[in-house]
Amino acid sequence: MRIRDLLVTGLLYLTTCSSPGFCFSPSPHQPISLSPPFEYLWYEAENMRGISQTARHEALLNPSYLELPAARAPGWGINGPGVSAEWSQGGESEWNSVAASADETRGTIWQDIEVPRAGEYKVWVRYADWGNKTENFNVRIEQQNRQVFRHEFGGKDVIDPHDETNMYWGWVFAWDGAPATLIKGPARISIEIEKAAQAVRQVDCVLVTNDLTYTPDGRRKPDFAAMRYLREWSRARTPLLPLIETPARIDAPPAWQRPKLAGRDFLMPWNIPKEFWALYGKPPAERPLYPFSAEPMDEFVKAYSGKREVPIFDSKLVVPVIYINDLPELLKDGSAFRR
Ligand SMILES: [Ca+2]
Ligand SMILES: [Ca+2]
Repeated sequence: MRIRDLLVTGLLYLTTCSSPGFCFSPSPHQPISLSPPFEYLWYEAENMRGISQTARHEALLNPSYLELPAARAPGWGINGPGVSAEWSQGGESEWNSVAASADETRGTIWQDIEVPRAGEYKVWVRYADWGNKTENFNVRIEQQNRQVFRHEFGGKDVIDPHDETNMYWGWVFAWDGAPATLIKGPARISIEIEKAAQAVRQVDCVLVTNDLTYTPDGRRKPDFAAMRYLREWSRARTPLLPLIETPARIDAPPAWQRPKLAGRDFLMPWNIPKEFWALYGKPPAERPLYPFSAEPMDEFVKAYSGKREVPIFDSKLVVPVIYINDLPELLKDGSAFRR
């Protein structure tokens, strides 16, 4: 039997009746083909932790075409977005990558992940391979405080030295990979610099997959589960039932209703300036009837004096809050607030 024939026909017609008059039926689920046993864990290097920061805690920029020394751009910085060289190769995955200067000797960025199932994996990295130059960096994976994978990338060229893009720009985005045996559970992927190299280290993204026959190509993404599901549906076009009943019911069962506080619905505390209480001495037609906070205040008073319909402030859910520093004035004998 082919995997596609194994359909999870999860038609779910559970009916929940928590009390008479509150019965509802969850929407029936559409058939979904079982996932192949492949995982594609794709991470962007530029989203990892540990990227150098400026004094304002912004990520430090280290565009590779500027060839900055490590003294000016220490550790791992943000490369981009890359310009002509990157764009003429289809661009960086998710618009950016990281870079560490050629003379940098220290730097670590990392990503904490969850390995969904144990087994044999391949760890792929997309990075700038400079022709006839080294761009050494290490990728390490730790699980349960133990190193389970370590591989040096960039020690030798992956690309053909006669690659046209390499001959034009001096480098090409390349994928290189190494096998890893991982256990199910948390893991930390680190990309590390341990020594200087002949060229800038520019890393775009990392792919950890147990699909050992898969070879990444450019920044094209593998068959992520969500995209696979949408693609299958776009072919089958199985009619979907709406997720809500038509016409929609607005009576929620008791379990879905907000718990009451002291027998009342929620309230919206609203800071009310003391000027509102000062207006209490005037006849109702000449002052706003509800506590309010609005600027400019005199325009609000002009527009809403004596009015019963007032935006926001005629709501029974709005409760006035007063500024504690105003209390001595508000609580004075004979004050409008105390009337
Ligand atoms: Ca190289
Ligand atoms: Ca990227």
